Amino acid sequence: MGMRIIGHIDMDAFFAAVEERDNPRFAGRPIVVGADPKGGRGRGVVSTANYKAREYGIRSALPISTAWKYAEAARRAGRDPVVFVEGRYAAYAEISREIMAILARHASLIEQASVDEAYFDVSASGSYEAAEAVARQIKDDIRATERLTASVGIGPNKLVAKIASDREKPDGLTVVHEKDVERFLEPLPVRVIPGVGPKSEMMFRKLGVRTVGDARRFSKDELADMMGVWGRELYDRLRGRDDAPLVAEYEAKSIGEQETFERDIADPRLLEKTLKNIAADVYRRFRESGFSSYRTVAIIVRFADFTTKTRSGTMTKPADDLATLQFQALRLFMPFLDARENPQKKKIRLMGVRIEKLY
Ligand code: TTP
Ligand code: MG
Repeated sequence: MGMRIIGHIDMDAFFAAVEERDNPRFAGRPIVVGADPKGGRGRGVVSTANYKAREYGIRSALPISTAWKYAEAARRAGRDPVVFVEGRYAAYAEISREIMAILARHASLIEQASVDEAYFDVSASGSYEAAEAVARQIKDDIRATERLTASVGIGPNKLVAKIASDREKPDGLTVVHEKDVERFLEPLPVRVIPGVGPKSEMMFRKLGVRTVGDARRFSKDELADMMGVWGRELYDRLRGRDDAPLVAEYEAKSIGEQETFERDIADPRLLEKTLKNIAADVYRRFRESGFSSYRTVAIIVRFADFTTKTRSGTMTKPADDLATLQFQALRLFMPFLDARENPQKKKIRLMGVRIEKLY
């Protein structure tokens, strides 16, 4: 196998940057995107804050009422007042799709990891220098097309690329050659390792461990004693080792059929037979679709009084056959034949079957 070179891209203050871009009057101001603060009585949370607002201590997931308090304190201290904006989530999703499309022009394989971040494989570029040039091109394209900045990390695997992309935010580009991985990670707070949360951080602190380098003094067995199987995985991560593959994003698509009956049905045998037939219709379309597996099966049931329920289940392993689809649909439907989901013994007017998580 040749050398792997993996990139990770993460947009800077994503939602807030979009608002700043689309509302020129916000330019240069501290911006908080999230729930309506309602003069300090709002109940939601902050989605994100731009870097100016972060100087006031405002961060993602902070209660919006707390953000309001910080903003008021800043205003009273004569600092720039904060602009609170409610999110335009559909707009961010659309911009996210555009960014992923830009990425797709530069990399053979992409794994979207959240609304504003993705891994991409640039092994084909052949060298870290060439990979860095690709990363610059991606950043330039995003700036030119979207007027937004992104930070990129390049490394030998997803783990290192992700940590690297966070090092020089905003508008950063951090390249970590394979030979430099251990040295790169050594001085960083142990918290940068994905999976090390506040609890592990606290436990480490009690043991005098602050940095990744400090944590390397424990053997694999010692880490396993301290935190179970995860400790063994952590041992490798502390050394920047990771062979997780990129998983190309599946199309968020589904195939479904539903049928409204000529007359409302109560007969369980007839309902089961009908459900199986609908599943068979879905399966026929699945076969024609070019997808090769499904992992989620969902059903919809509408009673004679029009109350409508949906139920779905995701299997641990994908399936590709009709029998599994029919079995899963029936399993979801069974409770509708007795008191669990139909205590009043209502007749059924419509049924549907849908498969999702198609690959
Ligand atoms: P992040 O990439 O975590 O944050 P960010 O892009 O705003 O800032 P950074 O420059 O540090 O990357 O998340 C991306 C978007 O996801 C963010 O703009 C808003 C949304 N988000 C939430 O809605 N709630 C959250 O708790 C977090 C962390 C993010
Ligand atoms: Mg981001």
